[in-house]
Amino acid sequence: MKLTGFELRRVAMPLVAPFRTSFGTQVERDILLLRALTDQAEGWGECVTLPDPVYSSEYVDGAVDVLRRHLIPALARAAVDGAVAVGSALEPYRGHRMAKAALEMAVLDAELRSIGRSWARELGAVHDRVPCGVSVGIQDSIDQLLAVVGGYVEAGYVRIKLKIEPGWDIEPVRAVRRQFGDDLPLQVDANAAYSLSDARHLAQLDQFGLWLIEQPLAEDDLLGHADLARIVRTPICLDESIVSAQSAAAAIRLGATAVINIKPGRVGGYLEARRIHDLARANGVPVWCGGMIESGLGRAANVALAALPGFTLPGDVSASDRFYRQDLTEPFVMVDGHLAVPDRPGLGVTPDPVLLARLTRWQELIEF
Ligand code: NPG
Repeated sequence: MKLTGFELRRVAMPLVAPFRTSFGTQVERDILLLRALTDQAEGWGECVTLPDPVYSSEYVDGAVDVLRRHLIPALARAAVDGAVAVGSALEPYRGHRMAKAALEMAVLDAELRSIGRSWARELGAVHDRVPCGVSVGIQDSIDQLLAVVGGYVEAGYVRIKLKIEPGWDIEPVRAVRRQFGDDLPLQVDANAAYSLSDARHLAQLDQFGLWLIEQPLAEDDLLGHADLARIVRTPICLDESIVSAQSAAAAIRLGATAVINIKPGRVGGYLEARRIHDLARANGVPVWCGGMIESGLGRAANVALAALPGFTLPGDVSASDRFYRQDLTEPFVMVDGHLAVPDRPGLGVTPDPVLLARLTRWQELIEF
């Protein structure tokens, strides 16, 4: 396969409702898409950066800049012929993992479509459907939270994750437990909003039988998470802190994480995501697939990843209608709390050209 260029495209997808986390509120998803152009099939990549560097240091304009200025020219120079070669061609460039992941995804999709192999088969999926968890944003009131959670429980989601922050933690969790009972699979996500001095406060969550507390402390605070894990009984799960297989190995060795949230964008791509899965599995650490409000393209790839054997906990892989009235691709519809793993070549889904054109705010073609 010969790469001949990339199309960069920014699409604005309205959300069905505002999504509030400890780092801000989103009302639309500003998605950077990459289309790999080759002498065979074309491939799609989705970059999961946010408009502002508030989840991690990456952001959409920064990704566009590094892709145009450094990463895409590096692939052109290296005459990259497949996804495995993308990693080595981009290796000299530090950081920018979300931008790198999007490039790798586009090239891998083109490669797999060319040879007629599905994403699931390529990664080593062992299930044909995956259970759906849902992430619930911070709400204006406890009553509103109970109504929103009730809707998702009714829809069939098999696990609920509540976003928390200082001032919105113990009482919302208590209220959800009281209303929906002790058997509801429940976990919380702090997006790094606490510090180690909050350890005693966070230990109050132990009474609610949560599956895990996700990323309570800062991204670079592995030692703090290891200390916290000795004070809080609820398992700690790292998200932002795990940026590579190497950081995953360090976190496991230090006892900073008992569970890992794997997000391919955050770790530089699906191939590194699979390496983290393999490492965690070898160490008996359960993993689950995180979500970054992807369109159907990223969702397709995540659903396939979540079907690997070490993904033993339900991921943030929700149906398309959790965030979007109309998805960019064929919609992912939840049946019995599960999504079907796509089995057609590559990602197995394709953007709707008319909708894509309507939602596109900017585009640029880079030919080699
Ligand atoms: O289901 O796609 C989803 C969203 C899950 O809560 C979710 N994602 O912090 O994990 C997170 C959060 C997120 C969304 C982070 C978008 C960054 C961008």
